[in-house]
Amino acid sequence: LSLSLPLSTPLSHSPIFLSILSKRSLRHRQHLEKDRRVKNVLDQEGFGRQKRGYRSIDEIYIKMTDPLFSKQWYLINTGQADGTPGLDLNVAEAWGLGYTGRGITIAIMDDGIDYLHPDLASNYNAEASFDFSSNDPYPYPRYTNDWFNSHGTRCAGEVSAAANNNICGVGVAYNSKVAGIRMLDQPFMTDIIEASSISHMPQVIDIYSASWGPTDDGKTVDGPRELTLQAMADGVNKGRGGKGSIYVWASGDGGSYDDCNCDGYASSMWTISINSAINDGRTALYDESCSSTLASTFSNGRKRNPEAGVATTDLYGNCTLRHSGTSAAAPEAAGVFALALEANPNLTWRDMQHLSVLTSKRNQLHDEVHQWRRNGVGLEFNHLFGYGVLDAGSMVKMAKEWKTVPERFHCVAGSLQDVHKIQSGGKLILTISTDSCHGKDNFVRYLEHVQAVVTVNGSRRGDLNINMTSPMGTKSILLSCRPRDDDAKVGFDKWPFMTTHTWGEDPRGTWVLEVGFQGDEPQRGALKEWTLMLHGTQSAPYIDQIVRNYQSKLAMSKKEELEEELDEAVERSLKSLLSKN
Ligand SMILES: *[C@@H]1O[C@H](CO)[C@@H](O)[C@H](O)[C@H]1NC(C)=O
Ligand SMILES: *[C@@H]1O[C@H](CO)[C@@H](O)[C@H](O)[C@H]1NC(C)=O
Ligand SMILES: *[C@@H]1O[C@H](CO)[C@@H](O)[C@H](O)[C@H]1NC(C)=O
Ligand SMILES: *[C@@H]1O[C@H](CO)[C@@H](O)[C@H](O)[C@H]1NC(C)=O
Ligand SMILES: [Ca+2]
Ligand SMILES: [Ca+2]
Ligand SMILES: [Ca+2]
Repeated sequence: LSLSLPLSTPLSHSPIFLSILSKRSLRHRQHLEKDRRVKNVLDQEGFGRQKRGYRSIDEIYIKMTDPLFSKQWYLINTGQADGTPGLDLNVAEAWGLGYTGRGITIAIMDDGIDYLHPDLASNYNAEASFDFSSNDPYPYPRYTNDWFNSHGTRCAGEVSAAANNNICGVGVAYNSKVAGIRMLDQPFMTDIIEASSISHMPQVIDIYSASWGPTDDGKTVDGPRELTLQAMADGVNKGRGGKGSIYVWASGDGGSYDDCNCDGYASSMWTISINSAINDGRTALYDESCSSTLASTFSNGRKRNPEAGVATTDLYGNCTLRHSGTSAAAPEAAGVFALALEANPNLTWRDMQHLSVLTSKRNQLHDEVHQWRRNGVGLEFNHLFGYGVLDAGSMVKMAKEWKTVPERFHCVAGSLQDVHKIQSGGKLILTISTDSCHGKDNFVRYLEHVQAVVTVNGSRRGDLNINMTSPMGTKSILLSCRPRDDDAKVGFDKWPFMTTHTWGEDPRGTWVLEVGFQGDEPQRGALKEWTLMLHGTQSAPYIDQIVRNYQSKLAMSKKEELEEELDEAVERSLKSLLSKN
């Protein structure tokens, strides 16, 4: 019998199941039935089954001669280093469609770039580079024994390392240009160095990647100063011929002790703040969570496995397997955005955020602390990962067909300026009811970012926590407790807490702010201001896209569990999107 019988199975035992697919099997079947040692013969029909999370071999089969390519699980995850297959940036699909970052320049604002590195030299954009740490055009890293200044070089390789050259690995956007902006390597940061860096050549540089910010010590509250704020505003309004510079920011490495909404760079509306997942989909231990994070990419694993890190270029022509932190996550996002910009150079800074919201995937991301939830228009988000992990394939496909989102408006929905006491054991609950400037020129009907500008003090700032719930019922955690923050004087002074979680929602109705203390000691404090600022569009930014998004997200999830919830969410979102247009 030329059938694939498991020959070691004693035929006299139990029923034998055979895969008999063709009519010609009849003869074999009769033959088997005649054998008295065979008790039962069953025909088994063949049908398709796919491994969840696996893509077909054809799709992931990409030839690269670069020795570290197979270690770059964040590009194509086949389960290397005990990772979860399929949990990656899905760059293979974008590359397959022909997008590799050609014509796009990404600046790495960091401690310099080893631009002589053989894997970076061919993609280095010298004209767009500058050294603000020592005021010269050569952002070469300063030598130290311990290679302390390797950060920028590692980030640069993730974005723009050349492909198929037998050196190190491959950048996410391996045909893009990378510029070095050296600005982290001096004893103190100044407003003017930051401002000069993020406004350097805004008509040449498309994307700025920043993997730095205020100290992640769990007690700092700080953000961009005057000149830097102005430079950012100018960047999004005037950069890239008016389409806006794209600022990509690492969420921060302060772990569960910090909250990235206390970092004014990461929580800015003008930056795309990126968190990280590790290669099995869990959070990294250094990840901070906050409601302003938009999406995630990947960084090093918790396991000791040396290959669970981020493989990229290193100083002095070397390669490394060990790049780490949310530092490693931001440049991956910059690379994905470069692919999207190549697919559609017309994308504005806001289009890029909309695309991130719509095409990022829950995939197999797992946050042990915060549930995945759906907002009022059914978009799935997580307090730590944002809208999920960036998906380069989905993003370039949607980017190609994308129509620029309608004009953005700003509405001050309300402002409470009375002093309200906050005490341990109870919580302060305030509401603002708003028509979102309906009937005025600046009516906001479809939300993008929401800011709650809050002035609050307390006998222990780190015990304060603040939540805000939208009229459509989405709760954003604006501030979590920070156990190391024992400030008792400053509090938050007109601090703009930001949430991306109410994206697409109708802001009209009642917003609820809840402020309380959590911690062992009794505390007291006072809230002195809550101003609610709504940002978004008057007309529906997209209808087709949101429906497609459901379909793709549904395909990735456990269907049975989600079906009911999803039906409702789709109905809700369609109603809200269609009714007013
Ligand atoms: C890095 O490269 C230099 C020069 O190419 C080489 O001498 C050195 O051994 C390398 N270091 C490591 C850690 O691989
Ligand atoms: C970009 O905009 C220009 C001018 O409005 C238009 O002609 C072109 O088709 C657009 N390109 C894409 C990819 O949408
Ligand atoms: C907070 O502000 C209130 C009102 O200005 C003031 O009375 C109180 O002493 C302040 N509390 C702390 C802890 O600074
Ligand atoms: C805010 O939400 C978190 C998470 O659901 C909860 O633990 C906390 O008690 C809430 N705080 C307030 C002041 O409502
Ligand atoms: Ca220099
Ligand atoms: Ca290479
Ligand atoms: Ca931080």
